[in-house]
Amino acid sequence: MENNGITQDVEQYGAGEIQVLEGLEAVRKRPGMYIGSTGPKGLHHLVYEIVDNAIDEALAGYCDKITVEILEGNIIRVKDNGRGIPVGMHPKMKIPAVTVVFTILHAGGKFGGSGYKVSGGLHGVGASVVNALSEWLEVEVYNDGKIYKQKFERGDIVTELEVVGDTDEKGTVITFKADSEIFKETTEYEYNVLEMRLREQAFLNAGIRIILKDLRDKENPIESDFQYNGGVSSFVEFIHKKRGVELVHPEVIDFSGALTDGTASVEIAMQYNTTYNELLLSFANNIHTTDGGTHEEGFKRALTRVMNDYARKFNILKENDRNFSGEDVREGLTAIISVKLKNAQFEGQTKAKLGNTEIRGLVDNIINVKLSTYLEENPAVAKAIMDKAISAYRARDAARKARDLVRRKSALETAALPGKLSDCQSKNMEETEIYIVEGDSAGGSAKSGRDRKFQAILPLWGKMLNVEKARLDKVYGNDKLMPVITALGCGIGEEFNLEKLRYGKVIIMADADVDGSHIRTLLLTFFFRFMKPLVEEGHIYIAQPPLFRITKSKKHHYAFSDNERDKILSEVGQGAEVQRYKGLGEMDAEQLWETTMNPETRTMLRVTLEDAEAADEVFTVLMGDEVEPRRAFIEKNARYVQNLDV
Ligand code: TSJ
Repeated sequence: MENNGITQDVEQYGAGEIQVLEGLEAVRKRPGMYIGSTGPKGLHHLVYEIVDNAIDEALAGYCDKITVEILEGNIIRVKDNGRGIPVGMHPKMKIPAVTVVFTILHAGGKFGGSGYKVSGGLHGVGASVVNALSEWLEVEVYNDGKIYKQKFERGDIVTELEVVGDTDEKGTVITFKADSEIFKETTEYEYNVLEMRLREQAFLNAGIRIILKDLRDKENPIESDFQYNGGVSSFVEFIHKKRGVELVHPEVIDFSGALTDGTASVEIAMQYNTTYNELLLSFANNIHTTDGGTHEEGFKRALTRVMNDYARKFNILKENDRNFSGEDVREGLTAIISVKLKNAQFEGQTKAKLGNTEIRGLVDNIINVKLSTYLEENPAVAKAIMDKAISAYRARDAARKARDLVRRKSALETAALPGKLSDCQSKNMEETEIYIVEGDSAGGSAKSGRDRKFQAILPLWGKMLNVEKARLDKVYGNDKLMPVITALGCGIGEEFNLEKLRYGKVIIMADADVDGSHIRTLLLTFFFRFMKPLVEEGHIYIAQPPLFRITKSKKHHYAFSDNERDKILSEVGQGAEVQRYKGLGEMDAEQLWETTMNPETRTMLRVTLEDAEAADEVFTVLMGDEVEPRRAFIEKNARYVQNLDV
């Protein structure tokens, strides 16, 4: 048998039976180490680990179709039409190679860096991890005219590999059920989450057909079928279609290249639209590098240089003009950078940043040579892109002027705080809070209900500026956002300074209806785009006003969900009166304080960077319509307020 990429790695671990057991027990002991978390994210990660192996087989050139099925009971089945995991005896271990794959940690070579070509073997681990974290797992291999099968429970072998039938097909089928002892929070898969990831993988691996089926509800099967021969170009096209944006030039521009020694290859696709938003998605070995890295750095550096060189050469920027900034040349740009490389180094806390230094120069070089050629050969496209960059350039100058104007104004007025702000007495960031409240009447209740020692209130009304559709210069002049900016005191954009923040907690308080949700989304997007560190450092919160008041025998109980309401109703017994709060304005000052603002009794959500990102339009495009922040972090204190005497 040919070297199957397994032998080398096994040798590192030795071949003892005891080690095998130790290996998988380690995974069950500290699952987070292997799959990140045991929450929904980790659960979905199981599927990706398995699918990645099938994608590797496709990249190696032996498989062109992968099917993922969610079966009744949240059982996952992944099939491919590849060669089938080798079933031959492993020479040292004296067990079948496929058994090694599922029982030895790291078998497959993610960490061994064994002799894979660039095209294949990018992942090749995780099968044993998934096995260890599954209540049960079955592998079937279709090869040599036979169907081979083996079963495991929580990583332990239940049946030896056996022939269970004949076939003339080839491929691998994995079926598993995630272990609810490990995934305590949930074992339920979200179709949209799997769909987004599989679609992304189909874009990143041109030509592979990936099918997702949800067969949990027999009456309502759902299916997606992805195959993109255009690869990353199709990805850009998809994003633009979905966002419904107007394009600056009709065709997606794409480039590719590779290191001469064959250890790395790059694919890039880019297109400008008429919005002010930049969307740069980068991937290394099909993994989304959310924190960027050398591939993004190379791209940005070269793009800025090529655009400036072109603008100078054709006298679009005159001698005394400043250069385009990076932001100028990326305004309205959607770009995908995908690199595949042999020894990917992932850096940073989340391991989501590519560190390989040779990639910076490679991407830079590709853009430098190929984009300048493209612009020279396509003058109409070049002109459209230059016009866009020039307009961004001018807007940036206008924003500077607007900012200076605001600064000068506030230097003159001593009390530069917004008139609508009811400030608190304390200046101690450790304890101060500002409530940004939607609507006038709610603002009134909040103002009278608050503890003025440490709680400030800033009411907002009317339609807020959608920062997705605005440049920085518009934000500076905006009469809804300026009060927020001046009240917080920490500036925005390049000028942001966390040390000047005037309140430790910034709390968004809006109704639980569509309008409230809209305001929350707009504010979150604003904070995400212009005050990102505020989000990163966990200063942004979302107030959770109750949805119901249940009154029984003159006692009020508050419920924050339908479930809680039902629970309370069953506890207090017959004759209770239920009031549904349609808005914050329906609560009087005292009620608002007790249910929503009193630190002793309230529940708040702390917004994570992920939440804020999820509110961003460009994210929504990829993810679907889930714009409400997840219930990410419930601050300590009461789940719900009860037994408040009237
Ligand atoms: F994750 C997994 F291991 F369970 C898994 C592996 C899951 C799925 C859905 C597919 C696969 C998989 C593995 N599909 N195809 C393969 N191919 C091999 O493992 C293979 C086959 C032949 C040779 C060879 O050198 O002849 C080498 C390899 C790695």
